[in-house]
Amino acid sequence: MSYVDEVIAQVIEKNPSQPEFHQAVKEVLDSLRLVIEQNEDAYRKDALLERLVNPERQLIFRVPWVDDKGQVQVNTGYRVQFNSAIGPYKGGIRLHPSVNLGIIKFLGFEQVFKNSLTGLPIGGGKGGSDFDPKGKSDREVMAFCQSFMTELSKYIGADTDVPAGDIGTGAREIGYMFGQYKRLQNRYEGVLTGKGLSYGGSLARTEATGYGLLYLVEEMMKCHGEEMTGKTVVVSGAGNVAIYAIQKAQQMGAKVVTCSDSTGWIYDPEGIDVDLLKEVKEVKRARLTEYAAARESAVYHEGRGVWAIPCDIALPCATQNELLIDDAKQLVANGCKAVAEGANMPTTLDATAYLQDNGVLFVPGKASNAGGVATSALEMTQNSERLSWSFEEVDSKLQGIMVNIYHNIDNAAKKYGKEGNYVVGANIAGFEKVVSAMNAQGIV
Ligand code: NDP
Ligand code: 2IT
Repeated sequence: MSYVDEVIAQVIEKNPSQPEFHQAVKEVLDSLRLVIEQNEDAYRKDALLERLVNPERQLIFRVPWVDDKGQVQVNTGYRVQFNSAIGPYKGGIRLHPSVNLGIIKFLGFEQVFKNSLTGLPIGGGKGGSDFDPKGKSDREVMAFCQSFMTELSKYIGADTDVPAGDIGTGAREIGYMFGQYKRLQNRYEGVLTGKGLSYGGSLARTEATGYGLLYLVEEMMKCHGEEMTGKTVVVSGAGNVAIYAIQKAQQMGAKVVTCSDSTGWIYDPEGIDVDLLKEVKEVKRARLTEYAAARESAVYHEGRGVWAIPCDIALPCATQNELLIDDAKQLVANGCKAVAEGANMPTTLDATAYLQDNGVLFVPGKASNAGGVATSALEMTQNSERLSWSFEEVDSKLQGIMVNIYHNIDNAAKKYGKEGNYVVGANIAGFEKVVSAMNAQGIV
C-alpha cells in the first residue's frame, strides 16, 4: 500500500465517527500523492504524514454557565492546536450546536494549509463549542463566553495561540472573550483577532473574508479572459462571509441574486440589497423571512435551493457539505463557469470532482477564503507595533495577498502537470512551506 493510502486508512481507523476530518484528510493527502511519491522513503522514515494528521495538542473542557432562568447549562469547549511549524496557532472559534471534535479537527487541519498559503507567519488551530448563540440573551452569551474563556485562557496568548471568529462567533462574542482574558491574565495583548476597532481591532477585518474571496475570483476570471462586470452570482449563507462577498461582487459590477440561512433562501432577481441584509442579520439577528417581507422583488423559499438558480459564478459561504453532487450537476447544466468556496469545505468530494471534470474553475476554501485569517495576521502585526493602519492600507495588502495566493496555487498545479486543478495546487503549495519548516525543526 502506498504511504498516502496507509495514512488515510490509519486516520479512519484511529478517529472513528469523525467523517468531516476523514474527508479533509483524504482531500489533502490525495492531492499530495505526486509530491509524497518523490520522497516516499524519507517521509515514511520521519513519519511526516503521521505528524501532519495528528494535532500537536487537543483540549476538551467543560463550559458551565447560568441561563436567564437560573438554570445551569453545560456545554463542551474545544481547542485543537494543530500545527505550529510556521507560527503561533491561529484559527477561529465556532459556536454551533453541531460542533464536535471531528468538526474542529477538520477545520484545524484545513487551517494549517490555508495559513501557510497566506505567506504570513501563522500556524493552524481551531476551537469552538456546541453552544448555540441563537435565541440567547446578551447576558447568556456573555456568561457562556466568560466561562469558555476562563478555561481557554490557560492555553492561549499573543505568541502562543490566537483565536478569532467563525460561525456563531462575531464581534459581540470576541468582545466578551477578550474582556475575560484580560481580566484573568492581567495582560492587554493581541490574544484574539476580529476585535472591535476601539480595543485593538483592524479596519477591514470584518469585510476581509468576503472581499478576499472576490479579489481571488476576479484575478482568476481575468486570467481566463473574463471580467466580473455583468456576471450573475449565486451565494449561499447570510453571515459574515456571505454579506461581504455579496457587497464586493456588486462593487465589481456583478449581480448577486441569492443568499440563504439555516432555514431557507432568497431569490432576488433585482440583486440582493446588502444594506437590508445587514440590517436583518447583523442588527436584528432575524431570519431571512424578514428580508423578503421588506423587499418586493425577493422570493423566500423554505429549505435549500440556491444552486438551482442559473449563474456564472457560485460562492458557497455557509457551512461544510452544503454543495452536493446533484447541486454540482445542476450548476454545470446551467452553464456555471466558476465555483469558489467562501466557507470551509462546503463542497463534497464527489461534487468537487464533477465540477472539475466538467470544466468548471473550482477554488477550494483554504485558498479562496484565506483573506479572513490573512487579515487577522495583519491585525496581529498592528497589535505588536501598537499602531492601526487605514482601511485602504489593510484592504490593499489583502488584495495583494489574494492575488498572490491565486498565482501560487496556479503555478503549483502547473509545476506538477495538473494545470487548472486548484485543489492540487493549493494543497501542494500549502504543504511545501509547512514541511520545510517541520523538517528544519527536527522531530517534534
Ligand atoms: P456566520 O455565523 O456569520 O454565518 C453563517 C451563515 O451560514 C448564516 O447565514 C447561517 O444561517 C448559515 N448556516 C450556518 N450553518 C448552517 C447550516 N448547518 N445549514 C445552513 N446554513 C447554515 O459565519 P461565517 O460567515 O463567519 O462563516 C461561514 C463559513 O465561512 C464557515 O464555513 C466558516 O468556517 C467559513 N469561514 C469564515 C471566516 C470568517 O472570517 N468568519 C474565514 C474563513 C472561512 P443562520 O443565519 O440561520 O445562522
Ligand atoms: O476559517 C477561518 O479561516 C476563520 N474562521 C478565520 C480565522 C482567523 O483566525 O481569522
